[in-house]
Amino acid sequence: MPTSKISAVDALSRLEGWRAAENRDAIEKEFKFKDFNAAFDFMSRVALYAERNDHHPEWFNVYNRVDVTLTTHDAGGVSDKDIALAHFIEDVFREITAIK
Ligand code: H2B
Repeated sequence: MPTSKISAVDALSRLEGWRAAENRDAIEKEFKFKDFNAAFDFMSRVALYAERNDHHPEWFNVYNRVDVTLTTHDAGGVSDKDIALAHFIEDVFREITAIK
């Protein structure tokens, strides 16, 4: 069954600190870490989730910063898969920043 698109506004109402991307149907948030090692730890854990669930983030990393954009390419917009991934990302972020 194809994943259905939901409204970005609806998606954002269920998340903290995420915003709508400016020129496309996607949500985004920037994450900052102690150093590159922590940022890469975050990306590694999210990568395992992405492979397990066949749903992948778009992201950009420089040193301790990871900018994450979520959208469902198959649906042409934001879907419940992005909400689930965003919640997982928040959990991982909390864990990693709490350790330090
Ligand atoms: N990730 C995201 N973010 N959106 C998709 O539509 C998507 C994906 N589709 N990961 C998956 C992979 C698809 O390309 C494969 C073939 O299942």
